[in-house]
Amino acid sequence: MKILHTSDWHLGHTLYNYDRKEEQQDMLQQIIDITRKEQPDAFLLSGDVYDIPQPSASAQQLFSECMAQLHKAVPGMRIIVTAGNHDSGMRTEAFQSLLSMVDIHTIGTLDKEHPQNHIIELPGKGFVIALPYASDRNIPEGFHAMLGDLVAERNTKGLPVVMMAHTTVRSADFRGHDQKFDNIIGGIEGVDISAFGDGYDYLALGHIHRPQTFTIKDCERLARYSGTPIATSFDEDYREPSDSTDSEKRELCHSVSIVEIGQRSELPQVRTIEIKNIHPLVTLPTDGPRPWDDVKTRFDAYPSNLQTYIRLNVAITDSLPSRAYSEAQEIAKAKACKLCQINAIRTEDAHATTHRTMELSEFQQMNPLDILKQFYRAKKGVELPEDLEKMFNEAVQELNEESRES
Ligand SMILES: [Mn+2]
Repeated sequence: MKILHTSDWHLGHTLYNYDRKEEQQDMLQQIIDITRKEQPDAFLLSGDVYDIPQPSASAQQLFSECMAQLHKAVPGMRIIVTAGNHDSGMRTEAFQSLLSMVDIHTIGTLDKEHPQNHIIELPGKGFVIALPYASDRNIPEGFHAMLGDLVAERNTKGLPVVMMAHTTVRSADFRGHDQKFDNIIGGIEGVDISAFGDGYDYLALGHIHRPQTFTIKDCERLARYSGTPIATSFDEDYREPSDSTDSEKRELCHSVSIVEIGQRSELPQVRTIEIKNIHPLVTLPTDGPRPWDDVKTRFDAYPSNLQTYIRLNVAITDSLPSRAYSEAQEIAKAKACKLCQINAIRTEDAHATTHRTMELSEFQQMNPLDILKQFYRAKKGVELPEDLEKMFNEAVQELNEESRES
């Protein structure tokens, strides 16, 4: 069975209030072209179709136009779309009866009463167990394993089984995400990979935007996050300058995954196909934060014809010069790029942080751990010990859980 695995399209996403429709349209066209060329048996979109639960008409139009084009490109292909934590489960299913006429399945909510509704059979090819995002509390214990068993009963020929899920896997590499607490990403607490049972050959994950594969010990199964086809934030630039080989770079590019699953005794084969963003997200200077005057010179020298989004990383010891915003905007005026953010990054200077007064807005943006770290550094003159940091994180996590429950 050959599948195309993608997730986290975030249609309708705006970046610092800039509309991204043109880029998203181009991204979808690339995905349609890849699908036409690859002719997969199934097209799997593992959640976060849209950026918000009530997407705009124009975002919904992008989606429906794309679905129609995909169906035309490969008429016999199953298209399976699950809801992510950014989607409304009910809205995801709103047009199900109509879409099923063209082999498109939309699964938005967990059906505990009829678990077999999550099983989609591709006759003669295999099975897909499609699960939308659901909070841990709503998933009965052993639900995934039970679905695996249900498929096993029907799967007398030992055909490939794919499971789709949208959640945080505890051992994942979260770089690029804004992580406030251990193992909680986008409000979803990490689960162990074993929670999905062992009834699948390939687990098609969504939620974490960094592409990555998990090999599961002692068996021929894979779990994978396909990652976002185009970045939704400046931190989603995963290629480090130190990545030496081309294959490492290819592994971390924004892409879709083509997965071929053969006999149950063979490891599924994954290929990634890069998706190019026509308006890339660029952080300047490329070699790390610099003082404002330096950044200003570099930004001034940036090519004026490039249609990119720009974040400026400025090194500060005290605070960002107040003229920085107006100067940056003045420079941006003469260029095709869109200025998004000036990111003030404090250089590690204990004395500077001890003796300065913080703006209220700056304080409100800090997370509790950073506040503690600064406080500790100021009082003791050394970094917060690891065991104290761990204890603090546990206390905050407990508080969070309590406030969520009440
Ligand atoms: Mn997402």
